[in-house]
Amino acid sequence: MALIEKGLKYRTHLVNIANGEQYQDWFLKINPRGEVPVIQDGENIVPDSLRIINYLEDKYTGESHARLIPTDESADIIEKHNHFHTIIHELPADVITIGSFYHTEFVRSPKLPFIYPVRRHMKTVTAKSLAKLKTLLEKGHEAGETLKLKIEFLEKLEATIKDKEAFSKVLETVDRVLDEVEQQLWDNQGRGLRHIITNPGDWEGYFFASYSLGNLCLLFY
Ligand SMILES: N[C@@H](CCC(=O)N[C@@H](CS)C(=O)NCC(=O)O)C(=O)O
Repeated sequence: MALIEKGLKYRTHLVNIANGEQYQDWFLKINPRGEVPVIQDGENIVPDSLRIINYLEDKYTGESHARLIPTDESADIIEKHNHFHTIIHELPADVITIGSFYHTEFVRSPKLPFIYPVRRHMKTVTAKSLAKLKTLLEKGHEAGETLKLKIEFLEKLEATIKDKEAFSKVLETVDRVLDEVEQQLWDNQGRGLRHIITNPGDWEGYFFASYSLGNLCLLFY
């Protein structure tokens, strides 16, 4: 999204994380945590969506590239933007998505592509990933230290996902964040603005918090 909004040319390479491609050697050399998204810009390799956004914002902002994080606006707008961007981005997308495969009682009407066979397959992916990472570690993989952290992360993730109470607490946090977003959208509508944080006086201009919100909504769809 950031690449498109900034009008940058790019080539996409899809990594099949449902089949463990992220743990193949070629990808671990790019990102030892075995996670997408990652961008490669010349010599620079940047993983992690937040780091990617900050990188693109630093390197590609100006006349021909839109600015996605406010810096010149009033302190109030900057603070509000950063607040919403942070609270939305910090919601654990992995727990929300995979947790819903385990606790179907929280799910109302799942849409494509998360139909039953996909959910069944995705449920086994975390377990398979853990086994794969442990094998790589035992074999003394060069990214060992990072893989160890990733194993710890996945073990915690799996525990949260399987624990109905922990999952329900995550959903309560999502609820609180969405209430805050809704309130802000109502306030903005009263002032004739469409997005959570909008460039003042500019009907179409909007910032990254709106993208984060769009992504979050996709998880629920
Ligand atoms: N903090 C990272 C999280 C990235 C992440 O969890 N990516 C998931 C897909 S949405 C992934 O690559 N999972 C594969 C795995 O962990 O094995 C970001 O925001 O980019």
